[in-house]
Amino acid sequence: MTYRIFDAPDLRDWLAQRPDLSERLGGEAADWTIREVSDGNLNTVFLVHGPAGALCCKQALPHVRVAPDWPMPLERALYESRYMRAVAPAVTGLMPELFAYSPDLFLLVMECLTEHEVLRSALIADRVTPGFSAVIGSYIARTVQATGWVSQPFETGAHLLEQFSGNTALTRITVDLILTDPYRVCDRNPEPEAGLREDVKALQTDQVLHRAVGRLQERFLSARQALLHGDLHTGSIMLDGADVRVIDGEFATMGPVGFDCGLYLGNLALHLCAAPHKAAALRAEMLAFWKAFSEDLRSGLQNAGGDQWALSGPAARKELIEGLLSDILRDTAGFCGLEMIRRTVGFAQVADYGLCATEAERLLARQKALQIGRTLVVESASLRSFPDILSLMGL
Ligand code: SR1
Ligand code: MG
Repeated sequence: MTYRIFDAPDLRDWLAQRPDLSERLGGEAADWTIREVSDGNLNTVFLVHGPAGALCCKQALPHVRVAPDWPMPLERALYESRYMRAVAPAVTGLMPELFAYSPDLFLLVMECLTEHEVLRSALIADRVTPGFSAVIGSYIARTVQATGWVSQPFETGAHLLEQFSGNTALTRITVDLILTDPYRVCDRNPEPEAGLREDVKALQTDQVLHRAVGRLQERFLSARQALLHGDLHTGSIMLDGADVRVIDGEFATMGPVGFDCGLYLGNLALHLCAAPHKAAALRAEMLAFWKAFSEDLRSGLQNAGGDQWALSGPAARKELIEGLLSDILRDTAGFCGLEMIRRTVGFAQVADYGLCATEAERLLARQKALQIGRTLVVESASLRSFPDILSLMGL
């Protein structure tokens, strides 16, 4: 079948011809209910329910969903399917199961997370079960263990580079939206609210900041430590109580591990700026995240390492692991700061600021995010410990 943008009737007909998928739904095609729930910036998503089960179907569009005049290659769906297959064995139960990928339709068919809610919405509505961040810390550690040079023979990394280096369209989005646009005049940046205009101008003329952003851009493009999710914000995570799942791996690329860590923490920190009364709970989440991430990575690397492990006894191995964690910590701080800045002034902003009761409060929250973000970016290279990051956030 050649590609076309599916509507609900197209999807019903297509699923009906796939016994492997229609069996999961049960009954007759006419019994299935299909609901479009597209929510992200890029793709369409349908949830299909039948008498025996449900499926989530995600199709790439030839343009950005929320900006139809911005063309976007369909292959992002292929990279998402590759990402899911590459990390699935390491993160069983932390990601929806991928049932099928159609290379003609650029369509993924996955486990439907019917009871789950997007973490960003759950945070905004105060409906989270504490401890979810430990799961995300473990998730990243496990993906590093499964895909990083530090833990795998070099052939694994070489294969992943070959599989993901073509994901240039989405990497271009990251380079533009996170690593460039907030620091220059650019049509994609929305007009800032009046009170924020001077802050935005300051971002565009701050040479110290620009040099630090350039360093992080270099890290992002050249430190190919492991396979990244590449867009691990609170909208890429769903949860149902303690059941936490990572979704939306279409930005996957080999890159610095601190990128995934930083984006996640950056989104918690943005939530903190919008809802400062939640400081204690968010501090606990951030600590739980880093504890789970660093402990899982340490224990995973203790006994199994990549090629550089061949020459290291226990003491040298410990040194290597701690050195790696220090590099990741600094990258984490920098990318966390970049995420805070771009989600405050760039193309893709966040709903968390809607928690502010007044315009004045919202302005203060945004200014706070820009100030913390800038400090994290500029000072990232000199940070020594995770509490250093928390203290730059005022925690
Ligand atoms: C044009 S895409 C804008 C943003 O949405 C995605 O989720 C990524 O965060 C990207 O930067
Ligand atoms: Mg997404």
